[in-house]
Amino acid sequence: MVTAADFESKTEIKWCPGCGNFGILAAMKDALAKLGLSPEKVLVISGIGQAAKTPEFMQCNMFHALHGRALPLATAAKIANHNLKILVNTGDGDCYGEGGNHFMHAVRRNIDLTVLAHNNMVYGLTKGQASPTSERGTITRVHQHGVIMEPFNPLAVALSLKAGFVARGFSGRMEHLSSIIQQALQYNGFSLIDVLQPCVSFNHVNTHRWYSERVYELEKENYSPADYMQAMVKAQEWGNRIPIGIVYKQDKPSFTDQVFALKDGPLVDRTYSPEPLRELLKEL
Ligand SMILES: Cc1ncc(C[n+]2csc(CCOP(=O)(O)OP(=O)(O)O)c2C)c(N)n1
Ligand code: SF4
Repeated sequence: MVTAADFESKTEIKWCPGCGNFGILAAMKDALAKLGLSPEKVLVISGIGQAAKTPEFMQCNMFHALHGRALPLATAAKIANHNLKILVNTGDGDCYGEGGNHFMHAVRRNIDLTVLAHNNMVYGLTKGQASPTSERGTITRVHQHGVIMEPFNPLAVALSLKAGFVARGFSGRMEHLSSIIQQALQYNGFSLIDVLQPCVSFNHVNTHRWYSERVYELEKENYSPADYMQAMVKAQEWGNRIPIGIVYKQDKPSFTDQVFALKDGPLVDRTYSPEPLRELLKEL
């Protein structure tokens, strides 16, 4: 039987005490264990940042990529071995800022992987600058008069690109988040989970208490994640009430389901035969 302890790494965790990343890490391990996925069947990929340290704190296949570049790596890994369960751990800056272009096209490709975007609304690793999800007016050491741009809305952007699984979790509700992760891993296609994550060192507005007073679980309301227009409305809801749960879900073929060359199974299982390529190169 697989347990969360099977994913325990010996690496010392270097997040601030109270950081929301701990809840996300615990939820991820819990979800993998509940699905009976053993560490060798799982690949965790990240970019750069506090969130992106997550794979270092897990015992399974892992790759720590460059800033914003987790998704191209994850895409390549999925194409090479589409039997792997791939989880991308990324920050709001890493995923929606530096990696924004990759995010957009991974959604469009419908690559079968799960993105856990640890959304603390700041750049944590580099000491609290504004990120794409920082609200207008947010004061930082750089933005001393407040951020003057509109925030990036990950759920609405993913929906507008026709993502088939769009969800939001909260690091302070571990069991609820684990349940979303389990459903995302079982979904065949691109799944986004934007996770509200307090940064105790650099975000003193959107704190654990602030979220706890506002979040509500969609599953407990009469809400259907099958309704696209309703999902768009939910994606805009922010302020006194913040929805968490699966905002939208629709089944459709994933990228690797549709690529003809992958119909005979994963590339990693093929015999390496460079001869046809050599012949082709001779003709050029
Ligand atoms: C190309 C490049 N640009 C900038 C940086 C510096 N940098 C490292 S992490 C980071 C932001 C991380 O913020 P976020 O993705 O929100 O993650 P967090 O640390 O908050 O978890 C930046 C700007 C870098 N390493 N590489
Ligand atoms: S700086 Fe923020 S995001 Fe980074 S470990 Fe500390 S609390 Fe977490």
